[in-house]
Amino acid sequence: MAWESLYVERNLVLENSCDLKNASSAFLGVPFDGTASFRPGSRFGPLAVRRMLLEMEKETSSGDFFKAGFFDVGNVAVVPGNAEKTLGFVEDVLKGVVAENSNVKFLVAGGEHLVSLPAVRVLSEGYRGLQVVSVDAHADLRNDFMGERLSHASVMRRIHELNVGVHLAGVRSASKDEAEYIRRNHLSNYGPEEVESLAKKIKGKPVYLSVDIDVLDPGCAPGVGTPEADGWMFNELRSFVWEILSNTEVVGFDVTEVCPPYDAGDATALAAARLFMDAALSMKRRK
Ligand SMILES: [Mn+2]
Repeated sequence: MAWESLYVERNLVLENSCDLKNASSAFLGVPFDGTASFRPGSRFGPLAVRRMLLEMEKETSSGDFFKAGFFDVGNVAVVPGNAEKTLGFVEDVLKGVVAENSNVKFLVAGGEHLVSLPAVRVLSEGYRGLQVVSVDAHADLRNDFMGERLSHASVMRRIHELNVGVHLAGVRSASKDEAEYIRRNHLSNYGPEEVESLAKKIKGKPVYLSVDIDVLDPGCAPGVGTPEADGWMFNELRSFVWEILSNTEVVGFDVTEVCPPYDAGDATALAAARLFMDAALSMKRRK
């Protein structure tokens, strides 16, 4: 099925979107926050990130964003209150995109962290040995949250169940059960200064890099759904992401949990937009 016939809104497509067949990457917004447990509002994340991408200077230290060679798919139309159907739409749209360009890499803007699941599912079918790096203040490894298995607090557990490699970074909050799950499954939690050893470990394998923007300190990124004190600085996150982008085969990248209602000065949306620029340019270069 062609992606256009699926549930996609394309009324705010970025001006430098190229055509899908020639694109290195495809950018998709998923404005869903249906399982938010603390502060809702990340459904407005894709719009905020698009606005920043429109306003920011396109000449950046990592290259000219006008030449990033990405295709803007648009935003998936979500089903309010229904995570399963919404994730199904995301999966269908991404499969439709891959059907037109099998080499295209994914750029996904959340929405809550749960939106990583369908992207990883689609890529794990095409890339054997997929490795998922989750940069997040939280482990997101709960078996369920209040009985819900499809929850932003369970997304890495569902991803780990797909038999892909999971590597955590920046986690500073986990329940007792999550800590036990991490121990039992020998998962690692990397700090910003340990990125080289992580890159070495996953080199040569396809990588999905998922950034929950709440890994940042709430002082520099206040616009998140589930803030945790004592986080990374933006330069630490950007260097970490750039190191993975430059030294491994990143086939999918997302930034989730940007929550504009709490985002003083658009600081968090700006941070996310900068990371998307870096990722799109890196994917173009490594095509
Ligand atoms: Mn988080």
